[in-house]
Amino acid sequence: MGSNGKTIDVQNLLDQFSHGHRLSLARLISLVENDAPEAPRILSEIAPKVGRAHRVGITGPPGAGKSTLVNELALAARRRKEPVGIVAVDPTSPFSGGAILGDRVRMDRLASDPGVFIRSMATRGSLGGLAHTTKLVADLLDAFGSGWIWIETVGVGQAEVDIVSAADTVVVVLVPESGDGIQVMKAGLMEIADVFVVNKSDRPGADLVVQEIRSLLSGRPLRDTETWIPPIVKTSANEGKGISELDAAIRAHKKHLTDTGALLKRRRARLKERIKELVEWNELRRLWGRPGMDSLLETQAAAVAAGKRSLMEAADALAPSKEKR
Ligand SMILES: Nc1nc2c(ncn2[C@@H]2O[C@H](COP(=O)(O)OP(=O)(O)OP(=O)(O)O)[C@@H](O)[C@H]2O)c(=O)[nH]1
Ligand SMILES: [Mg+2]
Repeated sequence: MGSNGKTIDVQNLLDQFSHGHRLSLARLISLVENDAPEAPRILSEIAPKVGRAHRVGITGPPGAGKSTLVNELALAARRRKEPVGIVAVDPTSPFSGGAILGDRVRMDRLASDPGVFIRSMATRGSLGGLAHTTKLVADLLDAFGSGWIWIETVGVGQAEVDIVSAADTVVVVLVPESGDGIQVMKAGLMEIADVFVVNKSDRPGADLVVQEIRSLLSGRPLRDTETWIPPIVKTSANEGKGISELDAAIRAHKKHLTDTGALLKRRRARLKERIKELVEWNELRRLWGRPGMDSLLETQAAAVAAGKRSLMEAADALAPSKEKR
């Protein structure tokens, strides 16, 4: 039974999915997104097919041109006949916003292309990270056969860092206007970026941003791929400029990861992270789902407010910090 009470023929959906029917992919994604009772079965059925796609996370400040870039990169992949999946998380403008103002014809081509699957998601994880379901949606796209999966997230401050647990290659997009912002974001960005993009380089200040990134990079702690120096690519996405260079840089990084064995290391690290996330999520859900927790929380808060006990004692009353023997 689905959450709406209707019987869902999961087997039929999975059969259609394995034959490449897009509608079944969309329905399976919805079931997983909504944490439907069928979700665990769906995920275990697709498990053997997950792990073939290359996942590219693309992050940067709101309005930097991420969607426009993804559109262009997807078109480039389609010219090579590679199937593409796109997940946009928390877009502040609709996914096609940039492209509608830009090249309407190209966007239409992408949207009507059966080799492209686009999904926008409005949800972030309740703990502030990328929703764990975002990564599951990427798993579904992967199993469906999308060779490339782009995950677009808005990154401000530290929030973009968790794209690392979702992607093989992380692309950080900056714009000439973000000159001052780099200082603020540098701790998070410098460590996670595999490829830098300075988009909107039709505007003044692009070269300054490139220089700033270069000087920050020289002092950065390297990730597991010590021999990879993140390239900095200037683009003007809405004019399609610099796209082939960016495309080449991403493909070079993919090749580098494969050739050095870093891909397997990264993926293993990511899976560990995701399993931990799930364990923690399950634990929290179990804890807060216990009967009477709400009223217990209420009385403990009142007791702390009245000065009758400390925060720690209150927390202990809800979940003992040490197992009782
Ligand atoms: N001048 C200029 N404008 C651009 C360029 N690339 C994109 N834009 C414009 O910037 C605006 C935002 O583009 P989007 O692609 O929606 O940006 P985004 O980063 O996906 O935005 P959010 O998902 O809302 O964070 C649109 O109006 C684009 O047409 C560029 O290279 N130069
Ligand atoms: Mg966008």
